[in-house]
Amino acid sequence: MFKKILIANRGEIAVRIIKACHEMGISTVAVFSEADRNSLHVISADEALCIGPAPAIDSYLNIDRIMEAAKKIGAEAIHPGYGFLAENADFVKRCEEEGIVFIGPNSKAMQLVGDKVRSRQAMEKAGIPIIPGMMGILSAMAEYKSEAQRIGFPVMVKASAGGGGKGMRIIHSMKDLETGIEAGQREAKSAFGDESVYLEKYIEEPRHVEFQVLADNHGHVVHLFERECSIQRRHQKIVEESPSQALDPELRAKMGETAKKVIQVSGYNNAGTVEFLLDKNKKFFFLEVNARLQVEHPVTEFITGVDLVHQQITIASGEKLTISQDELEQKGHAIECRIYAEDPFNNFLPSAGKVFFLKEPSGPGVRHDCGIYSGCDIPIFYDPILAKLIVWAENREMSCQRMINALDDYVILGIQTTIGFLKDVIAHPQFQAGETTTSFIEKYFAQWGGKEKPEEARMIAALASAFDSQSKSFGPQVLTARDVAPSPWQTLGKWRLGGGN
Ligand code: MV4
Repeated sequence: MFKKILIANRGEIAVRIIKACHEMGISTVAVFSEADRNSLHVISADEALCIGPAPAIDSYLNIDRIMEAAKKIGAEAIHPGYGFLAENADFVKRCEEEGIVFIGPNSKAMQLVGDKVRSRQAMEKAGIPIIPGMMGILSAMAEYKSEAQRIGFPVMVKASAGGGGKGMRIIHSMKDLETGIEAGQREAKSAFGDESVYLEKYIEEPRHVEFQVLADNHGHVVHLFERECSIQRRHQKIVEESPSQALDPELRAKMGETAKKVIQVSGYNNAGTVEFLLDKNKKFFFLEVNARLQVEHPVTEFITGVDLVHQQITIASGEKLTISQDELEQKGHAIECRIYAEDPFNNFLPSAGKVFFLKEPSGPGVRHDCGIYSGCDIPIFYDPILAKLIVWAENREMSCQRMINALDDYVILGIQTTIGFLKDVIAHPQFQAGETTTSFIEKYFAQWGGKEKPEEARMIAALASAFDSQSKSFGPQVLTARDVAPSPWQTLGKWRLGGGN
């Protein structure tokens, strides 16, 4: 087993990985940018190294600096978390060449699953159901036209190097095809440096169902059931849950076996996620493999009792999987809400600044994976995720109720967050009924305005400025309710924050 692991990430995921390492008796090294000197992940690790200026391109994406840091400090392995370098095959190759273990898949498998067209080809050959569409990249517009004709409108333009929605657009008729393809190519070029796009049949109002998979370096593969991630806003997931309301045991078993086959065909190892689209007739199609530990992995941990980060580290160290498919079970129901530093009253614009006060929700079946503390600064440079709230209960109804109560119990002062918005999403009759498709937010929350009371907002603002005057000194510090007088608990009772109701 490793003695020291470097975590090439920040925020809640770096903190979560550090905790797993410490549970396993492994020493941890955080890396940080100049904007993150006092961030929670830096405080949580055994050692920490600055790897450059605030912009990610100069720090968390700087392969040379990270390799240099790992060598200097004697880390045997690097955990990339999600985002940043997590799915960068060049980085994985660099680790392989320099004898540092990358905690994730091998570079060849990562390259394959990162290329949508190549992986569609591989999956079709293996008999995996894929969305009808093009099997190669074309150059002439005339060829795209005949392919669109063959597939039938509406079609979707997708970037071969893409994933996660970038460069994607729906085209309803031949007259829009040329401009749509050209726009897709431009977007793909600027986002991925590769303008290759292809066409697929557009699946209307699909559900997004993904399967968690673990594969060791000895050919053993298990799946850990599904997560339903249909509740999204502009391709950003907001709520995830397991089990999915759309699957029955038979379909679940079939999709699970298909997910394992996808992993085997790709020569993939370590933790991965196989994404599927499920259409209205419950037909499923392979979409892509996410070659990383995902944001929503705690949902799976709750319902299976398996610690996915422990498993990742164990697999990366070369050990065999000790869990077998037969012993894995889905128990109860888990839901995750992502807490973003965004202003739902202002078109979800990022909301940077100082967190004056944090009260974490807690209680039985409540997990809070958190990257912040009272008094910390939220820089503008990175993904605005602050924390994740995950709950577990025996069934979905109780899980929803537990989530609403936990969101009610959650206080973040000083910046805008999505907490209040999430409460309304979970409480929505359509969500409660399990009717979640990818158009849920568009359909029911396009006009959301919350129910913030001006009077309450004023009190909160006053309290926030009181905290501000207490927290001028730089550096990590914990402010408690006693730091301000009178106590907000005495003054406000069950006060509400984060744009809540
Ligand atoms: C699709 C689709 C409909 N038809 N492909 C969005 C993210 C990317 N991974 C794939 N995505 C989609 N691909 C076809 N042929 C609809 C989506 C889609 C979507 C998928 C999952 C979750 C949310 C979504 C929201 C809009 C569109």
